[in-house]
Amino acid sequence: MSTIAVVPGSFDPVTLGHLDVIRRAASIFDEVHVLVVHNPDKNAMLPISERVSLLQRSIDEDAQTHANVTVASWSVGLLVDYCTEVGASVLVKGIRSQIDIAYETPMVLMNRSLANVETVFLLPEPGHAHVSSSLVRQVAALGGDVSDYVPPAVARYLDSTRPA
Ligand code: COD
Repeated sequence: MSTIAVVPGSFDPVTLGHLDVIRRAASIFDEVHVLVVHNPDKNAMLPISERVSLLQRSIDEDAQTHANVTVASWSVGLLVDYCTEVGASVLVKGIRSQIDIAYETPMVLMNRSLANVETVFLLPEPGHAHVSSSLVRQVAALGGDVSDYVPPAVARYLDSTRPA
């Protein structure tokens, strides 16, 4: 039986850290759904449709990402409801530090208890461990170069939206 994994996130915007985790998930699981989810604890920069579009373009342009990756969004109900709808049994979360583990652990236990969905933690290349969407947003807003931290499609998009 094939295993479907979901890689959820705000992806506001997708970074090279996210892409690293997506590639690793795609090399382990039969099918990977990258899912853009609204996080009510964060003030979003980009609408969900733009985040989906940037993710799709970044994955399409990435030679190392496998063909078993699809991009979707979910804005109603629990994350595990999406898993049930598509038959996914695994969530994949990227871990940068102990802080991420502490943040994710209660959700791991809740998602297992709600729907018997397990969570796998994957670590990115150490060079990507300091990258976060919020820092990328901050650097871009202050006029800095973010091209070392985001896929080319995101760098182009942020350049095109920079005030002249
Ligand atoms: N390297 C590796 N991993 C990274 C990096 C990096 N540089 N940057 C981010 N990540 C990981 C994060 O740790 C996270 O696992 C994932 O990538 C997504 O990160 P973000 O910042 O895009 O998204 P978040 O942290 O806002 O997560 C949003 C979720 C929707 C995943 C989260 O809020 C969630 O799981 N919500 C569950 C909603 C729900 O159903 N709740 C009830 C039961 S728990």
